[in-house]
Amino acid sequence: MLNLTKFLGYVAEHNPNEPEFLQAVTEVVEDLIPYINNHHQDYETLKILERIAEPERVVSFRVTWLDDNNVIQVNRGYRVQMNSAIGPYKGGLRFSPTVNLSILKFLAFEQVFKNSLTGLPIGGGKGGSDFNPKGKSDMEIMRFCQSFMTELYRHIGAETDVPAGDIGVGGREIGYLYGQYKRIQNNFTGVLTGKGVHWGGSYIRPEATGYGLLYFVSCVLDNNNDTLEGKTIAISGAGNVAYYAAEKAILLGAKVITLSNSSGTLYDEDGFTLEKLHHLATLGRDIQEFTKKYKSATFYAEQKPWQFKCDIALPCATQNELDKNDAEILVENGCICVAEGANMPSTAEAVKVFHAAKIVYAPGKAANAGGVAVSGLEMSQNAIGQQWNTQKVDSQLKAIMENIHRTCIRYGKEECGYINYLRGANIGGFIKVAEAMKAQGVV
Ligand code: NDP
Ligand code: 2IT
Repeated sequence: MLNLTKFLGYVAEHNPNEPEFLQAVTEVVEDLIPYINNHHQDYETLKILERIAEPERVVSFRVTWLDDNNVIQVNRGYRVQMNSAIGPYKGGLRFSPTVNLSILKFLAFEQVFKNSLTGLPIGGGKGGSDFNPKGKSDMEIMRFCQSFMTELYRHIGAETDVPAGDIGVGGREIGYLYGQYKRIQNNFTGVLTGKGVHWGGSYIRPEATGYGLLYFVSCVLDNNNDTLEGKTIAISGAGNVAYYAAEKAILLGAKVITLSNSSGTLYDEDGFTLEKLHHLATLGRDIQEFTKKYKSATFYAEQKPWQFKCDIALPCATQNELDKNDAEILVENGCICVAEGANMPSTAEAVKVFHAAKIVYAPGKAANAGGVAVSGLEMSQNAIGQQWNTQKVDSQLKAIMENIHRTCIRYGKEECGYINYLRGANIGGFIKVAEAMKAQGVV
């Protein structure tokens, strides 16, 4: 019989100084170990858990580039190729000074389960660099991306490993990375997703994570005979995921009262409209400027959105941005659902608060899977040399999110009727990967 404490001790010992990775593994194996002990005791002998918690390959490399003053800059690049049991490695690239191996291993680990949940044939990976894109000129970003790809290209490929965007990596960066890959390899393949729609990209990919999050929340509410109409929603972040989550929430009749970034929180008591969102998008990181045009809004410097009364909370910024105290305030204020647009935004203690209060907690690996799902659809379109229209991609995205929701219910419904979405997502995402690993032998 597998023992949780013993297994976590083993992981901690083998991955010292990697708190985020340990946090992600703990959150998954707390559900998997009882499940395996009850249903799949052969996985213990096959060492499925030990293997799934060990990246198949990690590459780390030097990235040197010249800034606008012709000063040499040195950064570190990474690609964590976590698991390829069900398909090529797939997952984003993050450019942020906070990037380190612990963060990328936690993200790659989560990605394995998330990608499996989409039902598409994609394995899990993640990469990035400690490069800080803030304040860099467009040409500095380009030179950095070119240098980064000049090493990364050896390790990726349309059928090997397909990176995409994440924090600090959007359409512009994917463009520069793709241009350099194509120049080196002299071929036009689907080696990256999130490309522009006129050069191999998929419609709806930029919107997919945020839209998918709201489709998932719609499923959650529908399961309780409820809808988004009139619900008050607090969102954190003001980047790709937060923006399109807000847009879809507004389109579905909800009232979005907050957006935020690392400088603070913008609270609009009247709720954001599409027009207000478009204006916000023109302000870049200076979101406090919004209050100059819209008097219904107040900017709270250095504060998070979770103090504001809401029905639904959508953390869409970064890991561990919502702690125990925030969770308690949300519950006290009557919040009925927390659905994660970001990866692991809730601390382990916060998740315990949600579960104890029996409110809905939808983990990122289920709720934000829409982004990678449409990346998977972009790979399919590239493979067959076609481009599907917006409606076709959007309806497939919706169907995938509905399917993930059904999987969560199937494996996460407790006897009392409460749905433990975390358990549902962990077990539902694990089974396919574990069976594939078993079938493929000791590799
Ligand atoms: P972006 O770079 O577009 O935006 C990130 C946003 O989060 C910015 O508003 C940023 O503010 C804010 N943020 C970042 N770090 C912090 C912090 N420490 N404290 C407060 N705010 C912070 O990234 P994305 O929107 O793409 O990614 C957001 C989250 O969603 C990440 O967890 C990512 O892993 C996850 N995700 C992304 C997917 C995608 O398709 N892009 C898919 C699935 C998940 P500032 O500018 O001030 O730093
Ligand atoms: O965390 C994520 O799922 C992403 N950043 C998207 C990955 C992808 O390959 O589209």
